[in-house]
Amino acid sequence: SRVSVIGLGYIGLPTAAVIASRGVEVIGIDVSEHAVNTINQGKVHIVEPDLDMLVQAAVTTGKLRASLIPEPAEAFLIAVPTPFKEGKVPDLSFIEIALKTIAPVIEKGNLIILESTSPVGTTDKISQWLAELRPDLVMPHQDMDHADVFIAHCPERVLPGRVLQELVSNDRIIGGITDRCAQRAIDLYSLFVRGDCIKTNARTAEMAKLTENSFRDVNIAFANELSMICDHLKINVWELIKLANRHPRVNILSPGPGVGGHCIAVDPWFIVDSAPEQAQIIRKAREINDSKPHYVINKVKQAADQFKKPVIACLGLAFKADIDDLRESPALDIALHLLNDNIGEIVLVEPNIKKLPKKYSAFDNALTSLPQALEKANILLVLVDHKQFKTLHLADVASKVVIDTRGIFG
Ligand code: SAJ
Repeated sequence: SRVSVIGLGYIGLPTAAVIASRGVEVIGIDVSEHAVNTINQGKVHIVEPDLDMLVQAAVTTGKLRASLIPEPAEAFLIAVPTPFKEGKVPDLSFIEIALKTIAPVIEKGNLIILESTSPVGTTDKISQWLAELRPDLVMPHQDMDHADVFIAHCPERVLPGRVLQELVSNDRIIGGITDRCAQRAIDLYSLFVRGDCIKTNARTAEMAKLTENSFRDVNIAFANELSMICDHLKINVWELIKLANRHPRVNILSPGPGVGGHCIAVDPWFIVDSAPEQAQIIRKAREINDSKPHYVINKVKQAADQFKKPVIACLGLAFKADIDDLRESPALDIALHLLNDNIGEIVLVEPNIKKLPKKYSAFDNALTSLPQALEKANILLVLVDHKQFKTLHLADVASKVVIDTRGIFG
């Protein structure tokens, strides 16, 4: 049997490599020539622990191959981005393009799985789009019992940095357009998932994934709101949360400079978009988390006013601790804002990267080491709780104004 994975990014490539490591022939399809060539050389174009070894092994044994052109397979797994456009509408164009790409090679009996996080109703849309692209095939929404192809949604749930463990150990929600669709998908996932594969319908599976990330967003918003209330009331929010969490049924998350990454700051909008009147807390949580970077910037400005020559050290630029990922990072956002605002000298410390991405290369000379930043700065702004920063003690920075958005000083 042969599996085709469409989209060889943070989800698709690890998934393709794990399936190939189980002895199944996998063909990865991507629109990027660079990605395809890199993978075919047994190398990786993304950073994720142990992925390089796994891909190299899968390519060397001939089980994994990448291509720009689709080929027939028994199962097609779609793992492409589903961004949220500026005007606040979900952008399904990558899914549509993926489907158009594979439509000509789809055969009777094939299974199509959507892994991309998607608004409710997208899996049904796939069935409808495919009916238009391939009128010769019966789709599951047209005839439950006599469909020619099977379509299901199995949302990815892996945490960046732990992808290879979580791909295998996490439980999976498997939502079929019909029961038979779900069953076919379960058979495929059982090849490599050690967690439970739980059957449901496609709409519930779509909503479950959005719910998981919205749950986290709402809880982080609660923590962020608390941090602002505590500033106002002159209470240490970190001590407060530790104390409240001693209650057996309270488990408050950590405040921060805002919420970053490509999922938690996006997915709740899919719910708001599809039920704008009902989704009130979810929308408000997004607004609170999105407003947190501005709140931090204002705090820094107030601190800078106390100095003739403010020198601000920004500790951390990544979107969370111990990774090098700068995309949608509130820390980077805040640092760039301060650099552009001319409120003093800004130095940046990011132990996980050597150079800023090209579009920010003008600020490359602001990058420095932690000891140098500590020597220079009179304002210390902690934006990420990287392990390198956690060894700092308040005594080391006693002479400075400290704005600690991550609570590394407790
Ligand atoms: N954050 C806080 N306080 C916290 C926890 C997180 O401010 O207490 C911030 C982080 O610093 C970061 C953002 O939230 O900026 C998101 O980080 P994260 O670690 O919560 O999540 P992601 O985006 O790396 O991965 C999430 C995961 N979802 C859940 O935990 C419910 C992952 O399982 C999903 O697969 C992933 O989104 C995804 O792809 O949807």
